[in-house]
Amino acid sequence: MIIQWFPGHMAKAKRQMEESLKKVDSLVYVLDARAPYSCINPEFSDLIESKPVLYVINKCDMVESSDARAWAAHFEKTGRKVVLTSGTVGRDAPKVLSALNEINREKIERNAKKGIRYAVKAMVIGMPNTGKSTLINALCRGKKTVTGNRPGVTKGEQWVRLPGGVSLLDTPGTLSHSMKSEEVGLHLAFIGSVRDAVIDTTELSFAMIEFFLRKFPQNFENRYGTFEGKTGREILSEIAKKRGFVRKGGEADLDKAALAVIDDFRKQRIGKIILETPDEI
Ligand SMILES: Nc1nc2c(ncn2[C@@H]2O[C@H](COP(=O)(O)OP(=O)(O)OP(=O)(O)O)[C@@H](O)[C@H]2O)c(=O)[nH]1
Ligand SMILES: [Mg+2]
Repeated sequence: MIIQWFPGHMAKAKRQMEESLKKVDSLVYVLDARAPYSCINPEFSDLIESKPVLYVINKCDMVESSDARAWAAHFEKTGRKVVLTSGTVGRDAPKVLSALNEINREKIERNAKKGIRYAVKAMVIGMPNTGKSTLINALCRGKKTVTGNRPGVTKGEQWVRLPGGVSLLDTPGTLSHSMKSEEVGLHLAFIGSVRDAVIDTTELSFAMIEFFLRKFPQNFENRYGTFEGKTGREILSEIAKKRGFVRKGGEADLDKAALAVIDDFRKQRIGKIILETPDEI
């Protein structure tokens, strides 16, 4: 299943981000802990080579902490500064701020010698729905940006000044024109970075079921039961019947069951599922 979604507002956002790069001294790159590799956008590589970057692995509450730490270690090995956060929990805010000051330390110290108190200006970038706006709200301890559990909530750039003087630029989440691989496209769709309305969610649920059976069979069995030797379609059909998703005439409503399976994953009802680990890339 090939995932492809690049609406007009994303193309515009990308051009704007390139322009805004001149106004910031660093970048905060927000990645979803369930799929950090897929969240690295190859089209951002020029952007992130030009300024100090802080990788924020967000939504850590959705994965096992050992899995999140493994990703942090992986990125640290490549020389990146990494912070693990749960954006919905404000207590991670000080960690992000001190890491942001650390990657800008040279500039801050240079200014301090001249008696100037330098306040960092950073652009917050990342795939759609990774929690950029939520993180900014946690940092400013308010509701300055609009957030929502679907991709494409932030439509334009917005500056937010934090109490200590640091300024953050919220940006719209942007995908790449073409995914790094079919698997990357799927993982981004699983985590809700691609609008469900533009993809075949029933097909997506087959891919999800196939993934769970391959990688997390026990979690899958605990939630749905055993399906020895059955195809994805047959399994979804049984799940539909078990849950009472049946059309007139007794036919299983696969579309409804598909949405239920996708929702189960996104709400951790199947467990803390990580989609990719550093040793697989
Ligand atoms: N469980 C959990 N949910 C989170 C976390 N951070 C953000 N969310 C939720 O993820 C959803 C998306 O958050 P946003 O902050 O709107 O994401 P965004 O990256 O700004 O999205 P776009 O503006 O669409 O690119 C919201 O429902 C948030 O409540 C987190 O650390 N853990
Ligand atoms: Mg946003």
